Amino acid sequence: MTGMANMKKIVAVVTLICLVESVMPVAAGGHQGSGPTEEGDTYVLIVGGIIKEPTQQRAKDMVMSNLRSYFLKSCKVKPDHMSVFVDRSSSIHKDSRTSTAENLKRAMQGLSKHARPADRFIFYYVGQANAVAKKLRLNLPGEDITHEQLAHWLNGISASSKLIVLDCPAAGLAIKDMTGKGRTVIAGCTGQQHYSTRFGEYFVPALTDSSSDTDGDSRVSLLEAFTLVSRRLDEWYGQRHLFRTETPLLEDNADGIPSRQPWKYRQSGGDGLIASQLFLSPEKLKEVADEQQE
Ligand SMILES: [Ca+2]
Ligand SMILES: [Ca+2]
Repeated sequence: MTGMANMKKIVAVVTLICLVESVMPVAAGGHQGSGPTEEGDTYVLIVGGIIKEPTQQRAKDMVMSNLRSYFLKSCKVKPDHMSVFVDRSSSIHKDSRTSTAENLKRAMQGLSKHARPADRFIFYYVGQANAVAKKLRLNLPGEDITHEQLAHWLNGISASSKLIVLDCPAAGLAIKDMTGKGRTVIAGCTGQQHYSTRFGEYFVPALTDSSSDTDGDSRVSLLEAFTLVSRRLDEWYGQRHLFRTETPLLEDNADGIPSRQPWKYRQSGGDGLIASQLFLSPEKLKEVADEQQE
């Protein structure tokens, strides 16, 4: 082989290597990190507990129904990746499954087989709960579950990004056991607050409200939505001169200690950074608003 032929062969091999790397970015490292990737899927579990008071039931049904619509339309969650479990008395029961402990366990065991590290998992509980021996007990039809049982099931799901929202009384009790790397945990109130929470009634609208977008990037981060909810609750209690019975908490830095004001994360060095980078919808606010009206 001549020197020129050798040179041509080397150029051809180098060109081929470059081509392979440029068309195979995933194989070249896209899945090597621990976080979710563009290729990852989002799985959603929305759970409604027992709610005895009819006005509250209607409000919570609205929260779950709006959440479902937001995830399907604006977040492009695949319908078979989302499950809604509610009590039989809920108005959305006909489109859902019953929120028994057994059904939830089965759903989460199923997810532990399907979800991969590249995926995101979102769990939202809305309903009643009570504190028993410093454990949070979610009031489900049939047998209740403790937050420890729930944490155990959630630990089996290998999605590297998890958002857990507990929109119920005494929710703060669960934070320490729910926390972990790649997890954002939101509690509708502290462990000492035992009244029904309104978090979801403000959270779902905040996800599509331009007032949330304080940094002006036309998207609503989880932190921005949380911040607007806190502000709206301040207004609600302030206008009525009522003693405030719910203080939402957010935990995202895996130390198990939540923050009441995560929007101050730059000054405090505490929770808020991960939530500021977490977007549930890939779309700009205007597109989201248009879809919600359809
Ligand atoms: Ca924004
Ligand atoms: Ca923390």
